Amino acid sequence: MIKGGVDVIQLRGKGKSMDELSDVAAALHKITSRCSIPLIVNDHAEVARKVGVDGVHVGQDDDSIEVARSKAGRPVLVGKSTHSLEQARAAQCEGADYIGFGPIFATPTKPDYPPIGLSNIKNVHGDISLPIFCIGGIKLDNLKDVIAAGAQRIAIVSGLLRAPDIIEYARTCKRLLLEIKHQTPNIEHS
Ligand code: 3NM
Repeated sequence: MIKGGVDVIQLRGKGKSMDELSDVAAALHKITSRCSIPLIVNDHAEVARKVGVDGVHVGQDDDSIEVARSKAGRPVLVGKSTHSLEQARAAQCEGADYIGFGPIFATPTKPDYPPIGLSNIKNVHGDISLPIFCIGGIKLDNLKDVIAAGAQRIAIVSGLLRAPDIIEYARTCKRLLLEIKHQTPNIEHS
């Protein structure tokens, strides 16, 4: 993924014990830190106390931003998953450093969440001044639509993990995002 140009990596270890997650985080962090790529751990802020990861990510039903920061015990990025404009505004008020916004499309990676579609992507970028990562069912096939709907940053799980050539898949996604960047000055894309 890093060779393909991914800007940030999140470790999701649903069902893993804290020790297992910490071990994987430590091994990954050796690689990501060498390449200056931020590593974010999903759900378990305690991992950030043991391993020098760059951030933690919480969902709507997880720890609050404040609790996640205190569990980490040192300054880290804290991101939050949001599934509506209201939740996005609330996450900004709560002090998130960035938000996820989705699922844009239905996705087996998060099957219990109804897709929110493309229509609010422009609105959320109008309302929220934080970095916004559109997520959920995003693949190369629909990435142009997501970008056309206003997305500046995207997160992909299964599209990348199932790609026959992860480097090439990441590279192509990045190229599409950067093409838009060049047409829109002063906006960073990930
Ligand atoms: N969070 P894929 S959607 C982990 O909407 C996750 O908060 C979501 O996986 C959210 O790229 C999602 O395979 C799944 O669809 C993303």
